[in-house]
Amino acid sequence: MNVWSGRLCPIRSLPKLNLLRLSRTFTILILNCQRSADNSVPKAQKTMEYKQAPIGVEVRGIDLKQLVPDNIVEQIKIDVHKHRLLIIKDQGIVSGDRHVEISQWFGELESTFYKHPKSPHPDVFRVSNDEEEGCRNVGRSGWHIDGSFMEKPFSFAIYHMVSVPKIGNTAFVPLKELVESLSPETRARWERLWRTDHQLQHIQPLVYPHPVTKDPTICFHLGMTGGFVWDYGTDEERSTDRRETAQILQEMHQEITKDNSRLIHSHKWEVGDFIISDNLAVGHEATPESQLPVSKVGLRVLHRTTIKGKWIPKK
Ligand SMILES: O=C(O)CCC(=O)C(=O)O
Ligand SMILES: [Fe+2]
Repeated sequence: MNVWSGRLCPIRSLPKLNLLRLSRTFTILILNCQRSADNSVPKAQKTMEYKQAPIGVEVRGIDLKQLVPDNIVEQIKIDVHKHRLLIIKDQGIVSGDRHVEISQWFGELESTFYKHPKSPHPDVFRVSNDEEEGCRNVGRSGWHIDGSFMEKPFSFAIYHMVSVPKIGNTAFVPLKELVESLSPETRARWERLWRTDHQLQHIQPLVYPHPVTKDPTICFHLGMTGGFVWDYGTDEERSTDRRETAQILQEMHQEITKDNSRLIHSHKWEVGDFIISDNLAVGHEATPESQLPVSKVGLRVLHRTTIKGKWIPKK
């Protein structure tokens, strides 16, 4: 028997309407747990509590520093595709080695970044607001997924904030909801677009089905795009010039932030947060405050790993 069934149910039996209304803001959910046949699993791992945010869920009641049973790892791997962002709370400081071990649940690590001398592990990207401590200005050139410049963009990104400043959020946007929120005309135009990365090495469809969930998603980086091609591979194929490229990138930025950023979850980091993200399903950017000086907001240090992509984006 599974340690827990992974079925989500409301903590309190809220009237249906209430639950629907709350699910846009903060619905509290708890995993329906069952007793394990052997009692070897730490008690804390038998109850994981999920709290619904605009995108993703908060997860409590698991200690990633301890050995996590295989069936829970399997459930986490399912849940990350379902919720896109697992915001695992109260993990204290997870070492670089353990961060890498946890990342390996999701596949092989791929590290394309500058290796800062203070990085706790060669596969952990150390990002900071102080260049003595880590790399500055990461994720500030525009909304993006990680590894959009690769033939197979990274499948997962795994974040852990080891020094939490007073402010310095990371903003996340669910890409299925973004595509589905487009007007029919805009969606039809985006569906005709292909993009090239900044080094002009790959051409990828802008909109394509997520390889696992089949939900619509986009492959993009608003700060690292070479250009776009309309109707790639057809007789109508046409590349955009710099002006049109800039217009499309601006339109994408506006679509992400429209209606007072209603699609966006701006994550205010707390000590011990550990976030597992389905990188192909979630766009993100570091907010401007992430670069405020240590003297104003305190030291910000984010550790991040990325998992080698398995899929070439295709229509
Ligand atoms: O610093 C952040 O909030 C995110 C930076 C980023 O884009 C990344 O680590 O991939
Ligand atoms: Fe990023």
